[in-house]
Amino acid sequence: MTKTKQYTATEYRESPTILDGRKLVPPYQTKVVEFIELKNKEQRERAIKRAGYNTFLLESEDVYIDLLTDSGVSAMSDMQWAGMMRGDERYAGSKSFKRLAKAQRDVFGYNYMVPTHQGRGAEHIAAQITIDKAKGGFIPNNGYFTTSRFHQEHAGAVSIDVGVDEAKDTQSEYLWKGNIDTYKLLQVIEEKGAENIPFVRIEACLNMFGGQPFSLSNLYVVSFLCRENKIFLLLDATRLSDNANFIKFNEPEYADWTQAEIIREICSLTDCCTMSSKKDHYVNIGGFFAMNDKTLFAKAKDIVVVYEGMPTYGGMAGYSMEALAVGIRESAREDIVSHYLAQSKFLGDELTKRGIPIVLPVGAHGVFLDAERFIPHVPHEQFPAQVLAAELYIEGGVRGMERGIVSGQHGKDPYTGLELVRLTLPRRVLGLEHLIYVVEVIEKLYKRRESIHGLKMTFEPPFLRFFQARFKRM
Ligand code: P61
Repeated sequence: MTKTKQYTATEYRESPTILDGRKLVPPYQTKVVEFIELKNKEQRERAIKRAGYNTFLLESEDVYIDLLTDSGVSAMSDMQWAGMMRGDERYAGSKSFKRLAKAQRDVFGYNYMVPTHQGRGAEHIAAQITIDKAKGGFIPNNGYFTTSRFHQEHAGAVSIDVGVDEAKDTQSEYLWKGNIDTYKLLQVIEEKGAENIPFVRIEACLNMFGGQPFSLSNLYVVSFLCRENKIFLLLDATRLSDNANFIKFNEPEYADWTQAEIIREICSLTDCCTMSSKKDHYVNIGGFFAMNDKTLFAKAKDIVVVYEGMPTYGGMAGYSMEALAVGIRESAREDIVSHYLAQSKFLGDELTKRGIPIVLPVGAHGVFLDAERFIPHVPHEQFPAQVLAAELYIEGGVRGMERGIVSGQHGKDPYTGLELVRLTLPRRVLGLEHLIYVVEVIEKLYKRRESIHGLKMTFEPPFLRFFQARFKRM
């Protein structure tokens, strides 16, 4: 694996194309293009109204710069497309699965895996086979993710946040907001009893708090505590390559390690992982549940055949497994991941320079606007992040995602979480010109922020409401 050159601060100042030691010049060039069109302002006003002021419900042709997600929207490489031609679509024992399983072992190193259609398929299986519905139990997490929490609780357990407090402060510049607070974890183990904890979950680049990484030194302690107490440690390995890159660049002890070595080390400290490959494996669909334990593997195979498909394809086509096998290997490459993180940093720095409030430090997969600071006059009950995402779309056809009370509200508890609008960078898709346009749009919106007013919810679905909820202007 090639090592990325480490730049000194002086070199960084001398070169506008290096940001925090990471190159802003992409290690790829464009071979295929997809045309996009900016609809006029009246059309945008009508489109967001039709969508019930929910950016998830916009038609894609009405969106100009789509920053909804990095999930399933990456540009695949020529090698991934070439790999797809080798897809072995036979129902059982496919060669494509063998290549996928080998890529998993080579890059992550778990003994076994079952493919799933995407991350939540893996979460479903992991929760069903580790949580005893009658007994329930408690699952400490470094922070919640919508689908992860849903599956834990659907299987009968209670999800508990043991993340560090810094993660809840958008202005704290702490580098490791994805860390588990080991004191909180110990307290949960003591209070609830290790036998009532089906697993501890640690998520790479903590999504809901701004794409924030955990440090390797934190993981060593968490792993030790789990092993001492005989509790499974489950890694949500979605965006693991980004987390490993942050460790290489920001945790001095590991500066000489390759990103690939750090990825392997992280996996070796955990017992199993759920993966949404739609992010840093650059595929449109796919994921897996991987583990070291033979008994867990046997149980996973029993249930994958019910909900996904044969254990040798899960929810994927042979050609999808081929693209994923190549994508997994690309995720270990420092140059590709460094460029992606430099793009996020560029966008974040440009917004910060203009006084626009964002989550600090800039995390992995984009920039998160801090709606509570952007429009402090709109209270939680009027959905500040939801309305900010809608207004951003109206302002310039830019689609972001609400990550506030609509996504995070839990049962009847009063909402105390963050109000964020996620501007997610699809991987290998946009250039700096697109990002400069986005900065201009946000700056214009910031100047007219006092004209933004709250929303009222008119339709609330029973589960994961943010996907389909509808609103109207107050
Ligand atoms: C995303 F608004 N993320 O960030 P699946 N774990 C983690 C994820 O980020 C993740 C999954 C598990 C998405 C898609 C999405 O509330 C939402 O492959 C850390 O999507 O099933 C997915 O993986 C689930 C967007 C999911 C959402 C849920 O855009």
